[in-house]
Amino acid sequence: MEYVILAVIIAVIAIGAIAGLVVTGRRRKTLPPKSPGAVIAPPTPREPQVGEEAAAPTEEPVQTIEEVELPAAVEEVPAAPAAPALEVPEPTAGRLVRLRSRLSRSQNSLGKGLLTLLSRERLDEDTWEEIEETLLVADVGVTPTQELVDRLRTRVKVLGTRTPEELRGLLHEELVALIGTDADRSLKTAKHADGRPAVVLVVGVNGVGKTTTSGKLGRVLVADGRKVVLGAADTFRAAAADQLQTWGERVGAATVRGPEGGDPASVAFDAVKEGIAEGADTVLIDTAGRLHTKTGLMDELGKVKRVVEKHGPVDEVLLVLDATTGQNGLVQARVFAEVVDITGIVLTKLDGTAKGGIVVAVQRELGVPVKLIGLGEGADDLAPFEPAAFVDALIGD
Ligand SMILES: Nc1nc2c(ncn2[C@@H]2O[C@H](COP(=O)(O)OP(=O)(O)OP(=O)(O)O)[C@@H](O)[C@H]2O)c(=O)[nH]1
Ligand SMILES: [Mg+2]
Repeated sequence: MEYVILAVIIAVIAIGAIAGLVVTGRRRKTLPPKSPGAVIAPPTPREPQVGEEAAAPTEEPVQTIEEVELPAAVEEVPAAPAAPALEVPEPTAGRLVRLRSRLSRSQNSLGKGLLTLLSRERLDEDTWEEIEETLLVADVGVTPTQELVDRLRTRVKVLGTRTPEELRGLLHEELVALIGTDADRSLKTAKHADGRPAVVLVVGVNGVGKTTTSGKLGRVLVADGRKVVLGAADTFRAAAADQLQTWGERVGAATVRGPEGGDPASVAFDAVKEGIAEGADTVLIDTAGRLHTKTGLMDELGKVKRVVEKHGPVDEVLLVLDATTGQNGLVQARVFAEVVDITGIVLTKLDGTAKGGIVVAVQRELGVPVKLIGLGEGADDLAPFEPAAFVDALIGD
């Protein structure tokens, strides 16, 4: 009997000790998980300094073990890798104004050059020839250059005396007129009445900035409150899809991709399908710029568009042109226009060229407006094209 009582006492003590150990162990694990990103320092008790009143000891209610709530299953869940914080893209309004210095740095020879020439005391034949040459060098194109010079000549003659302000105003007006203010430069990116997302196809030869533009445009749309799905129809290189996906992840847009070397048309089709399923506003489809043969590229592009159109008409076909390639861009524009109906031009790399005149030339060539311009490699360096703001940047206002 004594042995039994002793055994019971030993057992009770042992259970108590084990329970104590388990509880302390669990309590240690129930520390709040560190929030990813933000580092919150625990409040460190401050040592009282000389001359300070001693603080009254804080009366913290002592909790019993039973009162301590254990968050469910905290210890079982391995810490998830911190999701990268989504970026908040810049609003689109006033972007061209913000980016104007990029433009004027590279376009000095055009706008400021013209103004300097027009301001000469004597506007003789040599000066007019220099004005003409400035425009041609900036890739404005022969016919538009001739038109502009003729108009400037007439108007300057009428002016008689020329103040710098008058000349600036006159040149501003004529350049804006040359670029044109009638065209609809808005992008059709809003969801259709039947709930189908707007579909934007981004095309162009390799290296002009298609993927970058798709990414930047995705950001613009997200900033405007749109839900965007990206389609990586450049299956020629896996890296192309990765590049697009990275852009999407930064702003929380999903990317639909296929296997490397897969059928671009089917990726594009799936992207629109996904956009419909997700109730997206806009589906942006990035296409390949390089293939083994040019005919192959064009055939493929035609097919991408036809297949996507099984869901409904494509809303925008944006041709991306690299402004630094000048007249070469016009040749590309012609080839693409034969295969797909281009609805807008994106002129990239205007930050790195003095050939801003290509804006005029390419619009004339295709009869399609420039809708967006790229002014740098930064994520928000894409601006809606506004003729007056563009000319302001060229010649100063
Ligand atoms: N300075 C400057 N660089 C730009 C601009 N737009 C694009 N780029 C750069 O141009 C390079 C090519 O851009 P991508 O977007 O990869 O071109 P892509 O047309 O998709 O090329 P492929 O997929 O190979 O056909 C990248 O280094 C971009 O950062 C711009 O507006 N200004
Ligand atoms: Mg690309």
